Amino acid sequence: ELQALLFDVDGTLADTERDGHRMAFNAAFREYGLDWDWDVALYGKLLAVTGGKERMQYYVSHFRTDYAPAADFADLVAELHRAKTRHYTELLSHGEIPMRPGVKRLLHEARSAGLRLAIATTTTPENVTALLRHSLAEDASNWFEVIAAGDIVPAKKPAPDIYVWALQQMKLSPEACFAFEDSENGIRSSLNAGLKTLVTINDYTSDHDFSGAAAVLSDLGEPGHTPRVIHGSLHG
Ligand code: XBP
Ligand code: MG
Repeated sequence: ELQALLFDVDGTLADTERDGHRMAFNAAFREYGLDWDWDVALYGKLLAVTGGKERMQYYVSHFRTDYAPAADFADLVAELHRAKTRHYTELLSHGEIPMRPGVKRLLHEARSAGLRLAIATTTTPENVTALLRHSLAEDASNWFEVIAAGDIVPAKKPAPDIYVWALQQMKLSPEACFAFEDSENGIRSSLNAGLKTLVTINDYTSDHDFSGAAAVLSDLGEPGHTPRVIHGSLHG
């Protein structure tokens, strides 16, 4: 019997990457006088690595061989990431990034049906609470029994650890749950945690490999707007 729904955040609840995280990274780079600028296409490649600090490390090692990192580079990355989080949460505070179609409706319906809700994401905890508060509802953080986020587990997606951690907190077995994801790293994580997973794609993930998904849809749909079925079935 279905007892809980577990949600990814970035790309699943809202399209946060291109006009949110990416812009916040660039603002942090400018603030620190770095000539780093991540355009939309480059950012798509960098999304291969989850976690903002890990993504910056990956950028320097794979795309900026001209840049010689100092011995304390990890400290600079941590500092840049704090600045990035400040820029990102500031951007969210203006309510500029809406929930994706069907998300709010599904959350309301799930709550009315007595389903338990949780979040399992790679992003920083304060980013999650800011998005929920400004784009969903003032008290939306309280709708979720567990918000598993960021460095709470060292191995980020595609490792299953963040979903396993959330399930442990809720004392639930994966068979009683359903996960919602948007990316290949995300679904590798949820499937390896034993969770049935529904995928809603976006511009950055439409060419990803979603084998193993219960279904792959354009979005969660709204009254008068039926989602496109990319793979699988809406029924059964
Ligand atoms: C999200 C991420 C995060 C965000 C940036 O992946 O990989 O790193 O891009 O947030 P998922 P931070 O949707 O699979 O959870 O800079 O806070 O890491
Ligand atoms: Mg995601």
